Amino acid sequence: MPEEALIVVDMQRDFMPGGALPVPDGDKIIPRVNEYIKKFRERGALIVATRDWHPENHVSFREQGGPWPRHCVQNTPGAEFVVELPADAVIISKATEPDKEAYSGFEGTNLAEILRENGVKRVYVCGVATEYCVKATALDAVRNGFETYLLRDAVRGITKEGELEALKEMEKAGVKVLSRL
Ligand code: VGL
Ligand code: ZN
Repeated sequence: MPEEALIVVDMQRDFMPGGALPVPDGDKIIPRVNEYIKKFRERGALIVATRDWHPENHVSFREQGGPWPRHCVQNTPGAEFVVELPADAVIISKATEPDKEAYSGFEGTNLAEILRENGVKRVYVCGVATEYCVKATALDAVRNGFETYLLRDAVRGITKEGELEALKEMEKAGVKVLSRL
């Protein structure tokens, strides 16, 4: 049993510079995330990748009155992963229903069950965006009873202030922020 999991949050084309909803310098963490995937794989961890996987008429899109430009539409290039995932990675698709928003990889998915079934006790979180999906995923990991670590050098926020605020909030909730692993 692996005991630990790496959760790679939303490393998708639309969240990178040039994409529909870019995280500034989001591409700068790609090599880091790839390194962590390799490293965690070598130590026998379960590798999980969440993806934003919206239907065309998703409630979060501006044309539906939501806050975001259209992004990560199912089966489009913008929704593709930009990191190298092993063939046995667990892919978690979220916010897949038209009328439901989900920032957390645990929301409306079976991620918690999958982690438990695999004997996972500790999770390490990286990816984008720090103040949205990364934060929501890390907070839910704590709520679900997992010892939760944030890989500080492998996350990026939409804004600097938003990211710092999110880091504080996560620490307060019991997430252990690691500067480097
Ligand atoms: C995200 C905004 C909208 C994220 C997803 O992955 O952080 N942010 N959808
Ligand atoms: Zn989204």
